[in-house]
Amino acid sequence: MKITIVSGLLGSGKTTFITRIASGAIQKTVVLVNDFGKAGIDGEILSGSGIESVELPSGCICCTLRSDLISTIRRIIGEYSPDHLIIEPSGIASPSGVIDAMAEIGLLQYTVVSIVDATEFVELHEAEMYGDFFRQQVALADLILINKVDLAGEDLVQKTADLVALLNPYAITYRTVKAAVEEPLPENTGERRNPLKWDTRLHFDTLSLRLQGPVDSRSVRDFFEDLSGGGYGTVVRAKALIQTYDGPQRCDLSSRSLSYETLHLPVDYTRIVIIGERLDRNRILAAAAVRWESQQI
Ligand SMILES: Nc1nc2c(ncn2[C@@H]2O[C@H](COP(=O)(O)OP(=O)(O)OP(=O)(O)O)[C@@H](O)[C@H]2O)c(=O)[nH]1
Ligand SMILES: [Mg+2]
Repeated sequence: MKITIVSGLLGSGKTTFITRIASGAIQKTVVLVNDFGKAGIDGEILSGSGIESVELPSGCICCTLRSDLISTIRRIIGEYSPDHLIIEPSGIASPSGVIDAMAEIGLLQYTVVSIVDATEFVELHEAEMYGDFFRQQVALADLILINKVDLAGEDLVQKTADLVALLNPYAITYRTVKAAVEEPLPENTGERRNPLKWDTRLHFDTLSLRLQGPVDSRSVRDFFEDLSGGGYGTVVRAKALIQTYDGPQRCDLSSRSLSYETLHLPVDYTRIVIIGERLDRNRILAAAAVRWESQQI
């Protein structure tokens, strides 16, 4: 069984990459996804694209859900016998935690792909945000995608590539838009992986909302614009699957950029996940209450 671990900070493009490599794959592929937050958005995006996925909702697989991670990998192997298992840890999980858990079940051959958001990577590094956690996302990788180059200027992309090369001189790197690599990805058995042991994890607040009925898409955009304005604590990531009067849509806030997309898959119900630091929960709930009938999930 081929195994790919797809790491990267919140919103860097992990699910985008997985959707690309898994949809239409000839090999039997199963994705194990651990979405931080209780609303299971990534699982629905993957299954809507016809990709077999198993969700480990809520929590972070490298720490609290570690034993669940181990039992779920065992279950996937038993039930699906996949040719290719892809694991998307949440953007706050430490890849080394996942690697340790894999070692515990004797899975020692895998490829670690790290997705770097070119619009924010250098800035986060310079601000010393997230310390070792941040470095290990790149240091442990076999393949690194410097993603979102369409949103970053050429200088910033070059600076990002230089920094990535400094943090991990061994990995093969690509510059990508929407995580698209135009050539077959090499596989790796891990000899080049940085042998350092890391024990790092991030802890963020999260809040998930379920909205009643179809909503006006403008109201969700306004809400996301408010979230990105900074008045609700430091929101580092927000995402929503929405039933609007005009059909299903998704809404994403990552590295301060907002995007809205029409979805070509049905949405079970409208939900919004907000992840950040020092979230002002009361203000967020009040801002939701003036717009919609909603409940926390
Ligand atoms: N403009 C642009 N947008 C991108 C690119 N890659 C991904 N995105 C968008 O960025 C947002 C986040 O992408 P995801 O693939 O959901 O990121 P993720 O790392 O899985 O996010 P989490 O699981 O929440 O940590 C989505 O709206 C994507 O469409 C890119 O290269 N350029
Ligand atoms: Mg994702």
